[in-house]
Amino acid sequence: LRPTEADRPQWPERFARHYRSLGHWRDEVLGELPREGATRHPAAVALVDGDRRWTYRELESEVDILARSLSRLGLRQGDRVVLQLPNIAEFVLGWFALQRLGAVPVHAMPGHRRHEISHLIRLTEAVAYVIPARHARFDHRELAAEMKAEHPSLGQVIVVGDVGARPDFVPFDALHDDTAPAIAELARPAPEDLALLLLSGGTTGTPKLIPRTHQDYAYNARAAANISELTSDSVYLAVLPIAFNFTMSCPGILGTLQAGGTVVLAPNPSPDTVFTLIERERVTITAVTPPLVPYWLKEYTESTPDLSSLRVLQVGAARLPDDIARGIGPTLGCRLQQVFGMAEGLLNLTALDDPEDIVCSTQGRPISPEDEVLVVDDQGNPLPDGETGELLTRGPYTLRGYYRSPEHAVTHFTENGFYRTGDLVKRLPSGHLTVVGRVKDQINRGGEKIDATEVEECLLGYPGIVSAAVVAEDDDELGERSVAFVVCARDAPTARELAAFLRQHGLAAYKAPDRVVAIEQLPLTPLGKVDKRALRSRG
Ligand code: J2J
Repeated sequence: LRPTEADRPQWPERFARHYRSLGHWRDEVLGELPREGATRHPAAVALVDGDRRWTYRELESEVDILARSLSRLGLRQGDRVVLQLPNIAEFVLGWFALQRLGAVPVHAMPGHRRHEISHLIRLTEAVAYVIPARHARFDHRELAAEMKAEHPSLGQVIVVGDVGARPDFVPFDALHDDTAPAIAELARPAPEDLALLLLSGGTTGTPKLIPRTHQDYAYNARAAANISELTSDSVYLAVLPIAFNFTMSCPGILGTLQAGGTVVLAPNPSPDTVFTLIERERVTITAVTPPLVPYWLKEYTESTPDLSSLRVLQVGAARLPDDIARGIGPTLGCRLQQVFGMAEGLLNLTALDDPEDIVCSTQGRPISPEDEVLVVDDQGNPLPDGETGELLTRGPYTLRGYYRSPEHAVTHFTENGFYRTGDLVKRLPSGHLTVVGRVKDQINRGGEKIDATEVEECLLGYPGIVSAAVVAEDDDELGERSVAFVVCARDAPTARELAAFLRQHGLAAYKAPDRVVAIEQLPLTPLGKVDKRALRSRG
């Protein structure tokens, strides 16, 4: 077996043949995208980060140099590399360089800390960890030092910026070494190989990893780019973290580069930053989560920069309220595109020419004719259109199993290979879906997913907490926020005290409960499980 074959995601052969015969799956690998761009439109601008810009020719040459340097550093095809960078060019350059090598980037979020990163390194046996020196007032080098001491697999830490007191860490800038020898031809990975690992929102205590292949991920981006009508004139502004599947490939960075367009990176989502970039770079499309929408609309007045280039605003990752949806076109003068996606695969988008009412009240429909969708009741029986049930799906870019965790097969997939999304939806005869709730034990905090079990397990480590349940409650700005119901043997902690405790524990800050409620005992269902529905309604 080549190193990548053991971890290769598997679709049944019958499906694989079908997806190939339709031309959805092609003989393509993600690392060759910059080279194709360099051949087709060498002088067009591919990537912009502040004052730095790369044409396709420059992107290709940079990726080639980086890949050779990473190879010289000892990275090999199939190696997993935890990539934790904010929206800077090095994310894109490093990502493509890893792809060129056939190494597998593991998409950590910028806010992840010891708890998450340690789990990712352990599960993937990562050989390298790529970090910024500091970001958002956090010194990533300290965390990396801890990780290196703790995980024997972790050979290299690569730092964008100053390595500080760690001469064993490799500065990203030192990888611009074009004396590194060329990589042998045989290094090209296979289209069906594992290409990247995305993080699942998770509902089982520890973040699960989603294996994506070259051919499925390339198709995912191409199909989305098609519905978003991207062309070589498109300018995509990456506002949400690049590590997020939405930003990466829906159609995001990959879809834009496939189309020969330009990707512009936004260092933060504030209207000031974003509006200035839209005007300066003549941005045509960008993507946000629902909480950002009212914030942008409020800041947008006639006196702010010229946003006339913006054709499409994609909104997704959490439910966009219909009334806010209706305000977007009139205020910003662009088309709204709703996006209901998941790192596991299935993407639903509204089309740019869908009727206004569909665009403002549904979360789109599957982007591939080969996406199979079922809406089922709690016995698993298919429901007619218009009735609410759980969404099940399988298709050419939806996973068939989580990475290295066969134990989740039964709970998250049907016998026929449908992925159970945990989302409650209604379907229109046109195929458009409206998201009405969820059955999974998760909080969707303005698009950021919190696994209730994971937080509950950590809370039990707090002195005096006997039992805990974390549930969602409505929030005007975020849509949902998290509230922890705790049974305590002594005085209950405040939300602030719990946040400090969880931070110390190494949990990402967004997972800390927004509110804490002390309770005598947790309500139970007749089956003896915590009755979260009862907790949610007592708010
Ligand atoms: C309601 N819930 C939504 C929406 C996602 C594009 C866009 C989003 C994601 C993403 C993504 C929703 N309305 N419009 O990967 O490529 C909730 C559902 C879903 C879960 C997936 C992409 N859009 N959701 O959000 O893996 O509950 O992906 O199952 O982070 O977000 O979360 P995630």
